Amino acid sequence: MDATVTLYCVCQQEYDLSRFMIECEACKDWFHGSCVGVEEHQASEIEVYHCPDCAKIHGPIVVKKRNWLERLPPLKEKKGIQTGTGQFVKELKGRTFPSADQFVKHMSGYQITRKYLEESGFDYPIIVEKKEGLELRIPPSTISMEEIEQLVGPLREIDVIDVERQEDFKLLIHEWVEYFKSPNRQRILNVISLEFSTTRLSELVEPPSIVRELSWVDTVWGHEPLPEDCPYARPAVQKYCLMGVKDSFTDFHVDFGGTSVWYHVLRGEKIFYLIKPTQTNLHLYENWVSSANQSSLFFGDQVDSCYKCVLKHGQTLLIPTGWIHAVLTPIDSLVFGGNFLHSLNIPLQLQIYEMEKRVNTPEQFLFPVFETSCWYAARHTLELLKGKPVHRQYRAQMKTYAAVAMHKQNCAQHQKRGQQLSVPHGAVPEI
Ligand SMILES: O=C(O)CCC(=O)C(=O)O
Ligand SMILES: [Fe+2]
Ligand SMILES: [Zn+2]
Ligand SMILES: [Zn+2]
Repeated sequence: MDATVTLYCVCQQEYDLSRFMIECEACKDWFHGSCVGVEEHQASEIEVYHCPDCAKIHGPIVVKKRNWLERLPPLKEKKGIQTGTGQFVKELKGRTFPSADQFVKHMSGYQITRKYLEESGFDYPIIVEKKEGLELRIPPSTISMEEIEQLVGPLREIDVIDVERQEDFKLLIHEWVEYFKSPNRQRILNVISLEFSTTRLSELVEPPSIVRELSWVDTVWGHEPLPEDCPYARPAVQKYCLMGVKDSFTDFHVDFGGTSVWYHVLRGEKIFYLIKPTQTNLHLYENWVSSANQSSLFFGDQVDSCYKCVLKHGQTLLIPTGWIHAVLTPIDSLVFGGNFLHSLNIPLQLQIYEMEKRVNTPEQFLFPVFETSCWYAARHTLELLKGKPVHRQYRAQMKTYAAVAMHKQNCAQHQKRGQQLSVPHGAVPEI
């Protein structure tokens, strides 16, 4: 190679006019935005840029101050105890609930196999004490907030929940980490929707193998890239980093699309308030979600039984389809988790999706391309069943897929007649 050619960036490549680059103020080298996690539109947020190596010596990137804290709406006094406020959390901590230990299964990672779940059902939450046998990959528990910031990219914009107002707003992760580390925080903020599968943090995290084995995104979507003009993308919902400060509270909800959840507490502790997804409870939940006084009515009081489940650091929780839950964070916590659709509870998954549509859940809170995922699952099952005798254990699934397939035909006929589709959400992949 010609020794006089100048090489740039951590990747040591020649200059390429077409790629956005940023200069490090310390070493004066230039870096590709894509190599150091800075997108072109984010550059205007940077006061001083330091490359990954120089950041270790000269300190992290300096982001322009935005005074976001002063701009947050002030907390207003409202009638009744509002969910998420200091008074609410204090009362919640003082209350007693029946223990979820009466139904939560405690298992080792080795015991949770696909065969086990197919035979015994995946209807109750499972707690795994130690990660051995789960084949779960997570960062070391000593990982610092700054390291997470670097791995995600300091300028990544994230949704942050203002717990006392139960409203969300956007922050750069750099600002979030600054807040998290500040000794006197003025507000209670919680991050639960940072999906990081396209960042460098993703390399350090792999969901438990049972999740990968069951998850439709892994099993039925296939791994070949989608065509460029494809109107939808593979749902990215498998890898979330949850960072919550002491006294954060997430109100009762069902995870989108009736997805099941894996949830590993790396640091801190979480308290789950769990409600079984019986038809009665789901009906009550739908009424509560649609009611005007949701923020002053504790949903746990509307049902027969709401169970308390404490999740300590090092433990992993698996929550099946449809479970209604709220979460209190009693101490600063760091959690890795993710969501997945699977074939063990299809009717309930579909029921939750239908409910979400009835209560007009905004698009951003729905499972991305839920219906398309169902088509992929249907196609996958048809392929599996081709030429095989229909075993009894598959009959329920077959019925569901038959319904799904009929729906597809309906859509196709409507389309032919130039009519609007009855359910226009979600494209149908070639089957
Ligand atoms: O940890 C939290 O505050 C909420 C976790 C949860 O249930 C969720 O993100 O869906
Ligand atoms: Fe949840
Ligand atoms: Zn580069
Ligand atoms: Zn540098």
